[in-house]
Amino acid sequence: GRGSRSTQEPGVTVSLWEWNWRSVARECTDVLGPAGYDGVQVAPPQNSLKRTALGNGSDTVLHPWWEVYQAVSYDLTSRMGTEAQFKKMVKTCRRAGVKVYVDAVINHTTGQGSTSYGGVDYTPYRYDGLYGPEDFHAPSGECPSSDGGIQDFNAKAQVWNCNLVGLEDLRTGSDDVQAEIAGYLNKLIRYGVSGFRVDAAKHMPPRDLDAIYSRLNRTKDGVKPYWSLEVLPGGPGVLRPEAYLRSGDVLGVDGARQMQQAFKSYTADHTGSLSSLEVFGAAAGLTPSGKTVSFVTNHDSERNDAGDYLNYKDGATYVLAHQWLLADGYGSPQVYSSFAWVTKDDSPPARADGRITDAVCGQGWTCVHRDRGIVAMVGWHDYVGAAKRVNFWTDDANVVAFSKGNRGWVALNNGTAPKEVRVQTGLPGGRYCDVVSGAEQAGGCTGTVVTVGSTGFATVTVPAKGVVAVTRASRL
Ligand code: LM2
Ligand code: CA
Repeated sequence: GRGSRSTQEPGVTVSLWEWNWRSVARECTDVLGPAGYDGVQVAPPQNSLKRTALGNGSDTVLHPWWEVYQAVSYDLTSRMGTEAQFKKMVKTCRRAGVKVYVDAVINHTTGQGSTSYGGVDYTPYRYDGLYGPEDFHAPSGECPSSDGGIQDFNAKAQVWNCNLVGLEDLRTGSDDVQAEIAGYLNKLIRYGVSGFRVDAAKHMPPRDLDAIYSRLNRTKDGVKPYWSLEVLPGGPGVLRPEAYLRSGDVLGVDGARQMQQAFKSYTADHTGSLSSLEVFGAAAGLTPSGKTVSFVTNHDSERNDAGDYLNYKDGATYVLAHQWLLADGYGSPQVYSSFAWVTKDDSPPARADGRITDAVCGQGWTCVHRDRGIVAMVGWHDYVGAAKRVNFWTDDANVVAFSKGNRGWVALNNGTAPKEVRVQTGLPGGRYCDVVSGAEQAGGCTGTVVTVGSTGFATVTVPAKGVVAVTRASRL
């Protein structure tokens, strides 16, 4: 929410992952701003690998989505558009009241190929006018593994200094490299960017991240940029997300995992157990709410081989999980919205040359962030603000209901049948308009009306895989 938070916190954001710049700009004006999204996170905008031929074996996609994670230079010609289009997008989004956060690939450069979207050619460890072998750990003899790659993901010298899946690992501790990276990020800040998702942050020591951050300028809003670190869970002490909390916020991967476990349990009928999320956030072993970007899934987890995370293919359950996260309010919630895919490597809709085409909802793009029920909960989240969760009620299966202080009340049903509940709403007696099924119109309500008695109790039917949500402001 814009209201109570400091400008450094992102509020509710949406990841329009691999949307091209033209489409992000249009979406900021037409949808994100009006819907109350505080920010948008975009895919890595730096010049990247552009493959010219298929590899061998199972390699069938010439321009997989992951080309953009192989940096070639810090020019902003990418699969998503030109530097001019990027600049214009940031300006347009800011004008619509939507801040822009950039996925920053700074731990490494590329690991294959020789040509790029920006037209810059390179050979291993040589990027003309940018980096040479002396700027990388492996050729400098600073990676202790036998082949220059990370073999042991629990050994910090390898995790920090060796090549992650063959990607050439930058000497982020060096002054020269830090200057190049900060130059890139400061250019983005100059264009109006508000902060960064730091890709592969686990593969850089906190001290390197701190040194780079200290070189960053203030944003157009006069504050230091938001800095969220991708530190995957697991591993020993220094490699855990908790070890990076002093250097920035972290991505809430474990929370996404817990949501999948609750919404879609491992039982044969996959009915889930939403009531299990009564304990969530720090009390459930997650990183502190004020230091975490929370989400249902992201571009990596949605492709998880083991199916450990929800994705758009979960349909109504996926939408409901987003609504639950917005209702609960743990972390800074980020809605994930990208393209439909069949195989893991699939490209987003693109021209034959790899350049991504305009996003059209329903035609390869899921547009889950436009879902009415999610947009309603973005507004609900904004309205209830930081009020405490109280009056928690559950049927111990798939229905939960709670209030946020005395600002609002919500009920969610992950079951496959509607459920009538009688619960304490924490609200003054009166008639309230459900913001999910309808809206107030000329003093009336186009959706479900929730009647709260003088003692605060209400009897409400919560739709299957659905939500009923009211606020003090939706009182009729
Ligand atoms: C990340 N965070 O730490 C990103 O969230 C993740 O999506 C990136 O991996 C990774 N780190 C590097 O930025 C993706 C993708 C990989 C892909 C890399 C680089 O998951 O499969 O690796 O991007 O494009 C690909 C090939 C891999 C090959 C590598 C280098 O899949 O087999 O390794 O390129 O050529 C030999
Ligand atoms: Ca590294």
